[in-house]
Amino acid sequence: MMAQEDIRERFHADPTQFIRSAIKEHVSSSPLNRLPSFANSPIFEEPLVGFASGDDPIFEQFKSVVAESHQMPRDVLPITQGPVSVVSIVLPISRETKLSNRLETGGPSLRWNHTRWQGQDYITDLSRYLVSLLKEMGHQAVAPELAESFQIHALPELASNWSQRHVAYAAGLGTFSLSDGLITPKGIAMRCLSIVTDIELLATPRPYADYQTNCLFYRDGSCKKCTERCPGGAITERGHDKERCRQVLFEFQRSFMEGARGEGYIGRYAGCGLCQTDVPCESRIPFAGQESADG
Ligand code: B12
Repeated sequence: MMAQEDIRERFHADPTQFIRSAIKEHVSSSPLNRLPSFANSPIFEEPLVGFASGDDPIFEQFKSVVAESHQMPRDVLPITQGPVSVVSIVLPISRETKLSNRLETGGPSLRWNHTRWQGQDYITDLSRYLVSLLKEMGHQAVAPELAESFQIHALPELASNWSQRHVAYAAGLGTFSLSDGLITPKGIAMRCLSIVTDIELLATPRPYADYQTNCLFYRDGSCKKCTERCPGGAITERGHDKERCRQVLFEFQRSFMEGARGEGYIGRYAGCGLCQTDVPCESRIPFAGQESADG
């Protein structure tokens, strides 16, 4: 065990590196990042971590791109003086879970379903851990999705007032796809979270020309594999129909929850994610001409 003083020293020497290491360590060692029904195998693999300045003008843009109600980092952490930074974390879904979902055509594998719900519980745990760690270092920190101000609204379209994917885009972690999923260097089959803090952190560069460059369809009109994978026709060349996607998740796939596929499905809905597996962007940024998830 490292003494509290050593931990503080490491934090002060390089807060950006300290936070990155703390996240990686938690993901690799937490007993909650495990699937009890699948021999306790990991839910998520090694994370990607990115940072953005809370004063980056990109957050203003999210008010028009997402919704007027989308919060600014300084709304989430209302301080008047000093820096505000955003930490974004991408948690890639394990290879075994992706392989199991590749085989599916009507709805998610049992393993993907457990990843949806137990993975979200782990995200909550990791968010709380980071907030308390940064507070122990003498700073303020908030997990926006756990804050009272967090909302998901249905009109004018389904959106939240803190979109994790837009935040990850701001922190250099990926760009949007035809299916709306975020394609990161570790692929689209992932879940993500973020923290806002008053620590000055080194912003991660955004290594992309625009917000859609990682998607083969937007790059050269090819691929479109996600349109074939969607079991409900919610993805077409015109993009992702959220209302249709919501119906697939909450209505068409209800039979999974009612035992039609066998026992063991958990949560409020099955989870789907077919558009994120068996597609060239599943586990990487796809290269031109790539036809399958493995190359
Ligand atoms: C509401 C919601 C839904 C809704 C609506 C989805 C949506 N596209 O918005 C429904 C119920 C349909 C849904 C479904 C699913 N969801 Co959902 N959902 C959310 C939630 C709670 C909020 C999303 C939000 O605020 N969207 C805002 C809108 C505006 O985003 P958008 O339409 O995708 O954005 C487009 C525009 O902004 C556009 N754009 C236009 N101009 C510009 C300019 C710039 C500069 C930029 C950056 C972008 C941009 O780019 C985007 C793509 O077209 C988030 C959690 C969170 N707090 O973020 C999870 C989240 C998005 N869901 C997630 C997942 C995994 C799913 C499902 C696969 C089901 C599942 N749980 O297994 C499906 C498939 C989703 C899909 N293909 O998008 C993950 C996504 C991970 C990923 N790999 O991308 C999230 C982030 C949850 C998490 N913690 O990881 N979801």
